[in-house]
Amino acid sequence: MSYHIHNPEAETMPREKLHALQSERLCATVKRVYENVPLYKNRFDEMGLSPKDIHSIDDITKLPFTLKQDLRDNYPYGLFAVPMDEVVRLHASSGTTGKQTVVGYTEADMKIWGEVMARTIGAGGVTKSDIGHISYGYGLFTGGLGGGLGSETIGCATIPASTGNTRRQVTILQDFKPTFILATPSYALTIAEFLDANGISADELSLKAGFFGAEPWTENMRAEIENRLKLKAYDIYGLSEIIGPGVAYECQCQNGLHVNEDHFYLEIIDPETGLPMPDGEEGEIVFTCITKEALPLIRYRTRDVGKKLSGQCDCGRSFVRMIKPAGRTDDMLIIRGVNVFPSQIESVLMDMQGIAPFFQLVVEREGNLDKLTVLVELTERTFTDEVRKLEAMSRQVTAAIHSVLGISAKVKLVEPRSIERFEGKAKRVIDKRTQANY
Ligand code: DLL
Repeated sequence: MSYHIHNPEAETMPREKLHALQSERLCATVKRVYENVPLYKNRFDEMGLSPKDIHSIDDITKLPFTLKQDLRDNYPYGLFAVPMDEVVRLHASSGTTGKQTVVGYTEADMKIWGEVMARTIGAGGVTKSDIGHISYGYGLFTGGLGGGLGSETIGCATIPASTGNTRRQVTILQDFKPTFILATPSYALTIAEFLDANGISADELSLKAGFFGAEPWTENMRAEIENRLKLKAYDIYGLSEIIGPGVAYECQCQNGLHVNEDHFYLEIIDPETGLPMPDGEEGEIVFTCITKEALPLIRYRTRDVGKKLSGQCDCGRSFVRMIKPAGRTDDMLIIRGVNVFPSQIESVLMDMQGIAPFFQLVVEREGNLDKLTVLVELTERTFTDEVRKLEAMSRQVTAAIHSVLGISAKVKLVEPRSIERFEGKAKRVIDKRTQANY
């Protein structure tokens, strides 16, 4: 198989050359933030660290971390490294708790964003003859405009469909004949569900690839989306603070996400000690922006959990791969002492027959004990089954959750289409212990 690569010179760069480029870029960035961002100057000074102490990318561990709280404390523009008249775009991420985080881009940052998103979409075989349907929200969220920018950078006819009005989206898919789509994985399933409910076959559409991200999703969900929308589903990862979508992307091997390492340097650390994890072990994902002008964050702690994959990818890219992030450390539920990511429950549910791919988790405290209720949606077909069959199914789900995750949960089967659908990121957890929904 020949693999499509948007920018072979960058994406297959020999590792030694990449190391030299990263080193040069890190040194320049460190100097710039020291001179232009008071937070970094103060932190370096407190640590007795000078930009001159950074000679190569291997010195990165000498640098201080940046936390989400630092962005909040310096809201809105306090960490920008350029004057506002050089900023051409602002975005913001709402987050699940606390104040929103504002991020900015210079003209050069926008070019980089277009480039890394073109690599991302290009990695799924997209070329300028393709037509792109962008179903991420356009607005302060980075998904829509970032996705559109990548599609236009390749030279594709780009449809800024944004989110919502699924009927209209499907008409566009039928009539404008886009060949690829960008959406959250949960919205992709909402589209698939609309097709089924309206007797429209995915064969009537022209989609050959989809680029799904902005939330964790499992291999089972990938299979479901690929079968129902009749396309290849690629995972794309990013976060506003670093650039938006375009930080890491899957290639046609669909085996881990390549990090755009010439722009974003990846580290995996132990969240407790802050020390680097041994290669191949899971920990907190940390990124350093080594080319950004407006908001070059140093060692930004994403709170996402991930690990690096070792070995060369068959596609020929030299960029390191990371596994699909399972979730954020702050999305992780601790149920009676057991760590549970909502994506692990999704994985269990998607393995079972007769269950729709929509679920919700409700966590409560009864006395001193955490209680987890899993609302599981039935499909039209199973919903009409007799009570005895449903009871058996409920027992089966409870047993599967127990055997995979080691926790007992109460399973509640609910009617088809009764769990809320989301156009953007899905909210799967209602935590009544903290009143948080995410
Ligand atoms: O979600 C940027 C984005 C847009 C990525 C469209 C991909 C596609 P934020 O709103 O700042 O930015 O949220 C970033 O979303 O830290 C992860 O926790 C989560 N996330 C993003 N992509 C993935 C993914 C955008 N592929 C936060 N798998 C990140 C798992 C993801 N989690």
